[in-house]
Amino acid sequence: MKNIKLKNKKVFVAGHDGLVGKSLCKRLEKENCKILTCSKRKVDLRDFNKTNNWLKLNKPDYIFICAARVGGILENSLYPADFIYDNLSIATNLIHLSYKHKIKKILYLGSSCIYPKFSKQPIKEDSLLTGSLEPTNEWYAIAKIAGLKLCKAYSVQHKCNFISAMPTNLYGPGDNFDINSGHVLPGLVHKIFDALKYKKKTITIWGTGKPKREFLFVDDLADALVFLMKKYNKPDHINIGSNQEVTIKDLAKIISKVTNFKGNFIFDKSKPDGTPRKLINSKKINSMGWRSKTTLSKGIELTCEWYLKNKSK
Ligand code: GFB
Repeated sequence: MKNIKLKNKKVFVAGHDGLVGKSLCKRLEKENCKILTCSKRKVDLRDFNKTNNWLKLNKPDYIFICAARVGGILENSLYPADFIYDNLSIATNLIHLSYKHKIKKILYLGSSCIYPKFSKQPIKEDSLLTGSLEPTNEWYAIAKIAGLKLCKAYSVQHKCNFISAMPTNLYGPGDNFDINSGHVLPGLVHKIFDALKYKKKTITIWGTGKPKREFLFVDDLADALVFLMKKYNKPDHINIGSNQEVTIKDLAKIISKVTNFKGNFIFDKSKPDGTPRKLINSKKINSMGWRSKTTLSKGIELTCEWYLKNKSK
C-alpha cells in the first residue's frame, strides 16, 4: 500500500474534544485537510444507528479514532462496566462502519495497558497476550485489545487499511486535572498548585511512589498519529513512546521544581500502585523515522502554564 496525502481530504477526528483529539485537530491544520468533528451531544458513538447516519451523511476519507472513555487508576477500578462497555461499543461501531462505508484508512488509538502486567521491558509489540493483565485497568485493556484485533481482522478478511497505535502514558494541556478521575501527572499538578495556593507544606501521592511510568507529551503523539496515518500500512499494532521513564516520586519532584513547590510528600499506601513498570519499545516507529521531541520537564512546564491560565481559580 502507498503512502497517503491528507491535503484536501475529509479527515474525521472521533473524540475531537479529548486530550488527544484537541491536539490532533491543531496538528492537522498544517495538513490543509478538511477536519470533520461531531459533538458527543449530537452523535453518541456508542449508538450504532446515529454513528451510521453521521458517517453516511459526512463521508470522511480518513478517520482517527481517539474517542474513548479514559481515566486514571482509581476511575478505572471504580467503573469497570463503563470502561469496557463504552470502549467496546465505540470500537465495534466505528471499525465495522468504516468497513461498511468504505473508509480509505482508519487509525485506532489504544493504550500501553494492553500489555501483560509483568512484560519484559521495554515492551515490544509482540508481548501482547503473553500474560495476565494489570487488574486495575483490565476492563479498559480488554476493550482496547478488542479494538486493535478488530482492525487486524478487517484488514485480513476484507483487505481494509485499518491500523492501530498504542501510545504510552500521555499528558499535556487540556488534560483532565480532576484529582479523583484523572491520571497521575495532571493529578499531581493540581495537588501541587493547590498546596502553593493554600500554603500547605505537604501533598499526598497515591501508592508507594515506586512504580515507573513513561510519559509522552500529547503534541508529540498527535505528530506521530499524522505520521502513521500517512506512512504506516500494516495490520499489526505499533507502539508510540518517548523513552522518558521516571518513578512516580521523581515525577512529583520534577513538577515541584517546575512550580517551585518546596513541601514534602506523603505516600498514601491504601491506594493502588498498579503495574510496576510499563516502558514500551518504540524501535518500530523510530526506525520509520519518527521520534518524540518534547523533554519531560519542557512538557510539564507547558502543562503547568496551561493549568495556571485555564484551571487555577
Ligand atoms: O496515571 P495513573 O492513574 O494510571 O497512575 P496508570 C500511575 C501511578 O501513579 C500509580 C500513582 O502508581 C498511581 O498510584 N499516583 C500517585 C497517582 N499519585 C497519584 C494521583 O494523584 N493520581 C493518580 N491518578 N495516580 C493507567 C490506566 O494506569 O494508564 C489507564 O488506568 C490507561 O487505563 C493509562 O491505560 C495509560 O498508569 O497506573
